[in-house]
Amino acid sequence: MKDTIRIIHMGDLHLDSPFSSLGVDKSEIRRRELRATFTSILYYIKEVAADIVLISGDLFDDGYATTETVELLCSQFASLPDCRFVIAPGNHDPYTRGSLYASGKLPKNVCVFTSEGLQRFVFDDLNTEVYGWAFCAPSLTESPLAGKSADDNGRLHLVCGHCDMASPLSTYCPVTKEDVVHFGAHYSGFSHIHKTPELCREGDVTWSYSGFVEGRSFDECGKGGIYFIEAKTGGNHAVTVKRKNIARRHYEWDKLDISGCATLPEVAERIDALIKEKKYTEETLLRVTLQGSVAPSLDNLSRLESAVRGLFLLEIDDRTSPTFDGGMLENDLTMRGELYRELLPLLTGGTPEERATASAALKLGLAALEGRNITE
Ligand SMILES: [Mn+2]
Repeated sequence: MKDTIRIIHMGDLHLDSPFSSLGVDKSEIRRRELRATFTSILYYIKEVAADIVLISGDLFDDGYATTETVELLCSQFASLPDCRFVIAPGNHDPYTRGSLYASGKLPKNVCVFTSEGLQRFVFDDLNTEVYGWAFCAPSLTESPLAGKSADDNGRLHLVCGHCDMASPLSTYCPVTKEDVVHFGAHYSGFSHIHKTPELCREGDVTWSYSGFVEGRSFDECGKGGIYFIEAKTGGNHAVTVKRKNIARRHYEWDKLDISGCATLPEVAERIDALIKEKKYTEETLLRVTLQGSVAPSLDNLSRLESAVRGLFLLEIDDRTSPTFDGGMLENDLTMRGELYRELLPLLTGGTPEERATASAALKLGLAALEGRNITE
């Protein structure tokens, strides 16, 4: 029997996500890349000769995966017959009659939890037990770990489940820290909260969320990944955990002060400098929040989204305010001055949202009064 086993923990892949905010071409690229990332993970599993893979839910974005994805998954799982894949269905891919999990299509080395109550798979040859549960609907209101503890049988104990540790009132399986610690598994692998995870330990109990694998929006910035875990199957059951970044692309969100810029090329230059400084590449989807005071004529900054090169995607979040000669506008007797005086209380004394709206209104208004096209 092996003294140490190797475990991969991952989840929240959300295969077949629509990526609808990216438009038709890029969203199709991202769906393909997401499947390719899954394949890369399988290569990695083979390379490190993992014994067990914990997939803690939301493997699919939706209960009905595409044929292409199902075929890929089945062939990839079957290509590693010595590895046990343990799947805990999540709120996006619950165990239901129509789901892939209940279809009988998955190869024999894939073990899927099928109940909202606690279940376990026992791997005698690895002296290891994996506890877990399934979402059987899009919500689950009871913690399957509440009041329970792992059997005191000397084996290595793992947990694999989809849950929300952020609130005891959550309808996405409200597991508490106390539940996890009291249950006492040597490693508990969870999913559902997507942000870059933090490894938690208390005594010889270790747990973590998997985090996202490929970011799918600006809510998921940074490089996604999986965990590689080594655990002793006898004696002290020591667990070591390492993060492995595996994402093809990554979302980033930066702020840039472009005060003083008078033309689009000048702003483009500042964005280029940011891209160089942060070493962003074609792998980056960048949202840049532009701030500062700029010439009122710069009311078309979103044009830079298609002009700047070197990124997979650039999104401009324009929060600039127009520079204006306040004294001059204030005394301007034309509509320009009227507009300025009307907006002044909000420009100077409103809430941040009101100031931003008033700035945008002033920019658009001044542009319209100059006879420029503001419908874009
Ligand atoms: Mn989820």
